[in-house]
Amino acid sequence: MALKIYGTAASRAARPLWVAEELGLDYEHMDLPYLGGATRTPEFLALNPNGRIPVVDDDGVLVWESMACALYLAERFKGGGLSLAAETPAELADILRWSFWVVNECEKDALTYLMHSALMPPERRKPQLADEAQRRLLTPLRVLEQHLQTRRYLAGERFTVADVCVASVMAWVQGASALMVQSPRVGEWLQHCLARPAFQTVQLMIKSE
Ligand SMILES: N[C@@H](CCC(=O)N[C@@H](CS)C(=O)NCC(=O)O)C(=O)O
Repeated sequence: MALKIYGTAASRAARPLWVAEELGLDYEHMDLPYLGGATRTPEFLALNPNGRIPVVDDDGVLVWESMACALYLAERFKGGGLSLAAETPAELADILRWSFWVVNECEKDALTYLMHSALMPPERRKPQLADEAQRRLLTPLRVLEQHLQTRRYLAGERFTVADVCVASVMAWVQGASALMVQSPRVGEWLQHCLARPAFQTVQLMIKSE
């Protein structure tokens, strides 16, 4: 198949997988784990010299970095029934700024929260680290809450790849009560995004892995 997405769904590969499912793309899922050395083989390093998933291989065009993978697929396969890509300069501005914002302002703390509140074995978790990460996230989440006061989606009047990029990080902190209490609009928007059939399909992939 011409389009391949590398990486277990239980990883940042969920981002391009979500986009591919939204767009109904014909793709092959190369279900590669990130533990155990699979991303350190010469074959995989030829796809991504950083040794990380996800990677999108579009008939020889290689994309790594999960947000770049999601943005690439949305742009590359726009124009079908559902478009997740920008249709106006204003939408493009929103898609770019929110996607970069979530990586730079939120992702690290969201991951710390997730690891130390749920993902790591209980005996290795440090609740203090989860609390501190949650506290740091209060500031950027206020900005997102404000943006969503008057709109249902991040860019334009419809679901776009910006919603995929930001919701895929916010999903990591949906259990963070202080954040969610402070950000009711973010909570509503997030639940709306996560209820989409394409996201649910990716969740089923995780369960069946
Ligand atoms: N900034 C990168 C991070 C990629 C990343 O860290 N992927 C993890 C899985 S979610 C991975 O491959 N880890 C294996 C390793 O670092 O050796 C992205 O967004 O794609």
